[in-house]
Amino acid sequence: MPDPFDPSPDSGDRFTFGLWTVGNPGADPFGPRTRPRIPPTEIVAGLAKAGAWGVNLHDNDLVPFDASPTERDLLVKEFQQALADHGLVVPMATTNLFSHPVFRDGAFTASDAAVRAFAVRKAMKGIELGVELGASTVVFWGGREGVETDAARDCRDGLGWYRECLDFLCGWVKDQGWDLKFALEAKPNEPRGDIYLATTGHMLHFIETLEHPEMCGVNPEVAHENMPGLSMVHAVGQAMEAGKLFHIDLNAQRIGRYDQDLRFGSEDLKGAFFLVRMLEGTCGHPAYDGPRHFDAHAYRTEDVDGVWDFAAGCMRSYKILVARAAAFDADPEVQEILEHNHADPDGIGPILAGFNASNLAALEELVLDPDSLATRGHRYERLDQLAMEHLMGARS
Ligand code: GLT
Ligand code: MN
Ligand code: MN
Repeated sequence: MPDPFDPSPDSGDRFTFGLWTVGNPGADPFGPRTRPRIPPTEIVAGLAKAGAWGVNLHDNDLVPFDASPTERDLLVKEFQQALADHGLVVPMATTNLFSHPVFRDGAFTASDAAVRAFAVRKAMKGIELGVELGASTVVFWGGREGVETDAARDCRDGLGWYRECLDFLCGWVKDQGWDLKFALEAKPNEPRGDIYLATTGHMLHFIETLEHPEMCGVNPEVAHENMPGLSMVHAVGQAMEAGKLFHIDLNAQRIGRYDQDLRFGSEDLKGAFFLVRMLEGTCGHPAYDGPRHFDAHAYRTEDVDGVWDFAAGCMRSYKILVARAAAFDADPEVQEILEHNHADPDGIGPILAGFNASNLAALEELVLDPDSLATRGHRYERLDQLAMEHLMGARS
């Protein structure tokens, strides 16, 4: 009997990993790598074997920063062959605008205009690579877009340059006739002291100030929202409500720590449960229809086998949570509590759904007794316990 929680693209699973995730060799700021680098073609083979659907990449995960055009073309050809051999797709591509020392003061927000120009040109090459590999989404994570000291520049200048660079790139993509979407990824800090546009909410507003807002959405990451103690579920919910969830970075994180990028579901299981419930739409709202991408890496203690245990764990936990979320939403007791709480026997809700003279009159006529309203229980303790019991496998 196949294990129902083992991932399989044939049964519709759309799991993706970055080359940099399973390819992470375990280096940290205090020590060098602890396992060998896995060549991209081997990562493709490993991911296919593990049941993933696709692989994402930065330009420099595949093509070294200083590769010649001939070397580049050869690497791309080998990679394409591996994708074809193993039936994997590349839905998303991104550009490394953070590793090279040229980006030490930012890429699109660097004080030096020549650096900003270099960053835009590198992003164009990264996008070209993505298009060549079939990507439809381009992620921008502005890890270096920030400061250690606000003496460096007024953040309004930084934001203005950020906007100019993204507008330039959107214009160029349109000019090329490519149907691409940009997904902007927020993070509050690390590697910069403060990174501009610290949360998905900041990003959502910034997008509306761009020249082509329809091309741009967000790529929220669990770790980046949880580092400062914010709710990933609310970040994703706001993005979905705005039609802006263009991509997602799934992982796990403990509040207040450095960016841990842990195996999905391995911390804050309850947060992961409500996130999966939202993404899958088991609660009734439309589901997210993009790839379920993991931006995480194995513990530094792991050898290469441990890396594949890590990858399987991300996907299995996601699938297990889908089943738990579906069971929670199908539970008659859960439905009964939610229906009771959301019932509107006096038809009050519609009065608030638009200002006009008749709604205003209806609002003024309502007899509303705050003391009696304040005595109604909501049964959230029971509801949450039901969620926990489904999560812990005590109800099905
Ligand atoms: C880097 C970062 C991630 C981003 C990647 C995309 S690069 O690994 O920590 O959060 O999503 O640029
Ligand atoms: Mn990320
Ligand atoms: Mn991260």
